[in-house]
Amino acid sequence: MHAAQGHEIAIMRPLGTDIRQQNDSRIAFREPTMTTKPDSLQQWVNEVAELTNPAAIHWCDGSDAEYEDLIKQMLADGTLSELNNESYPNCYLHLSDPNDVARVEHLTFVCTSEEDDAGPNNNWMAPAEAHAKVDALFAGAMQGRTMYVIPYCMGPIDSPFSRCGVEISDSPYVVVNMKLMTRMGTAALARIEREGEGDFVKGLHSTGDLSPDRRMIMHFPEELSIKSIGSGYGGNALLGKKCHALRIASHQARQEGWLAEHMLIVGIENPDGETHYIACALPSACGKTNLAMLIPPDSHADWKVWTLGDDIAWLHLDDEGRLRAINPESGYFGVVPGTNSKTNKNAFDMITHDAIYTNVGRTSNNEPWWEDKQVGEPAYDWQGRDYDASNGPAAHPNSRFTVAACNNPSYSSLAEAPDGVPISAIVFGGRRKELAPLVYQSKDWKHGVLVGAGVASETTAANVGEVGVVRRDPMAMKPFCGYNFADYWAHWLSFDERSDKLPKIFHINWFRQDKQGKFLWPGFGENLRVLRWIIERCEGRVDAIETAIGYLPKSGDIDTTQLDISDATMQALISIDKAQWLEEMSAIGEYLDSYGDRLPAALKAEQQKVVDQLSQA
Ligand code: SAT
Ligand code: MN
Repeated sequence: MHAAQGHEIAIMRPLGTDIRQQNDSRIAFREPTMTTKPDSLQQWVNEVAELTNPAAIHWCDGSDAEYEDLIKQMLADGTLSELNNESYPNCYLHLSDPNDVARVEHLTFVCTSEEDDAGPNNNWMAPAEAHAKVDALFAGAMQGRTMYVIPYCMGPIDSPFSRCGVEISDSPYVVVNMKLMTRMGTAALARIEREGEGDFVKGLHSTGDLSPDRRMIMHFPEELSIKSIGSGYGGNALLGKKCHALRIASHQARQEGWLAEHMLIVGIENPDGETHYIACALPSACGKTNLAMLIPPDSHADWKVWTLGDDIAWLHLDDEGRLRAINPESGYFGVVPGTNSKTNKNAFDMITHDAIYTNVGRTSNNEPWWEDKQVGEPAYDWQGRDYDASNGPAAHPNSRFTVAACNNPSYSSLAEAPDGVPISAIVFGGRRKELAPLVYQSKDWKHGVLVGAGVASETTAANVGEVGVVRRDPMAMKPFCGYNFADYWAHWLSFDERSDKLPKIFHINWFRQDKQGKFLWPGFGENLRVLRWIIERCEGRVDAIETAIGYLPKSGDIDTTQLDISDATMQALISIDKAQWLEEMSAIGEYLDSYGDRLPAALKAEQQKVVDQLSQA
């Protein structure tokens, strides 16, 4: 009980307080203004129906009954199959088209009127051309299908920081996933009605014919709209997620002075009952979900971990200059393979009920199966074939679970807090075999922005393409920033002038390997030891070694009690190779230069500072 109360201490206003009383002009503007569907919504629905020619239109209310009806319908038509109802109650399996299993960055576009506003980090198409191309594919696309109108709210339904959208989709799979992942239905529609015309994001989606040749994910940030056709896969089809909450929202956030980031949000409660919240950006499929619901190891049994979110954070400065975070989502769309009772027991438990699985295998008794599940044997693979190891893994490497966040045993009681949680530390990271130490801290905010901008990671199966190649992924936002990275970094830098209470910025790397390819750090629950050092740094309770790249832990300051790790390995994990780092910093310099004149001079100056210090040292 005491611990749970300690967990509540971090929030300043009690849950449910009417934050409209805050001195915030944007909130006043959001007072109820309408009591009927905004004209623009009804009009847009009519226009879409005219273009796509559906057999029926269904306005989603987000109720459990509606969810159950759609599940029944999909069981009947084979879109879903039921999993073992005794061991996996209310769990269903969807097997997608084998050509439609991941995001498609090469078919994803940001369509701003000026090409430079999208930047070299995005594929760009002129809005008129993009509309024409994609509308041609939408013409008649919903013939014989039901068109679902899905109102949703990204963020707690009463939060001034939340934003609404409406997705129109011809996929009932999308509807049930949106129900698990967002606050979807009547309450969201009521908020849209209240906020009025022009304030919500319009997302149009059709699975089309699922042909990769006729697949496009188009974003129109200036119009607050999205058009996605030809894919039913999560990141391409659940438009509230990457399309709205990152690409469109990041664009909006820049104009309005906040941040929409690819970050998990986690609360770490120490044995004294004090909770620090950390926002952490890692590229897709680098363990964000595992970190967000970490289970403390036995050596740290008196610590607690609370999950706010596993993928996206919206960050705002509060009146006192602290950065506060909300999770726009209310569910998880996580990678399944590798999940077991040792790597992520919370996730392993939470997906035993009320979950939708996409592209995993099955056992002979109809339980879901995936590589490294560590129980059961595969009988069928993710394409529904009899399992045969020569066909590859039983579960697709990017197979996913969808569950409501409240399924999670470590679900934070502040997950629905309208004003979010105060962030003590921002953590960037990547998947790097070598170079990047286990953890280091940036010297200050500006240097931290450089650390974020320099993030690189080996690619994973979350996107179609080669796996294991190192590529730059600034702030883990390469696939998700809805505008020019140069402007994005300038926006990040601007926070320095707005507050003197900003979080400290760190970089982590769980993935260092030795020459034999063995991971040096045990990872998973043991990562709490690193988070603990981060928190102690935030509290000013532990010293560090100043180096050219930032502050490194002193040997012995990362607790290794009950850990089977040699001093030499630990030393390798927290030291840097100057020659390698000089190379890395010059590669980062070249990368930054590729943004040309728009690159903020202050960021280049930070990079030069590190180069100078490395050369002197
Ligand atoms: O496919 S999603 O974008 O939803 C998941 C991910 O890649 O992080
Ligand atoms: Mn992600």
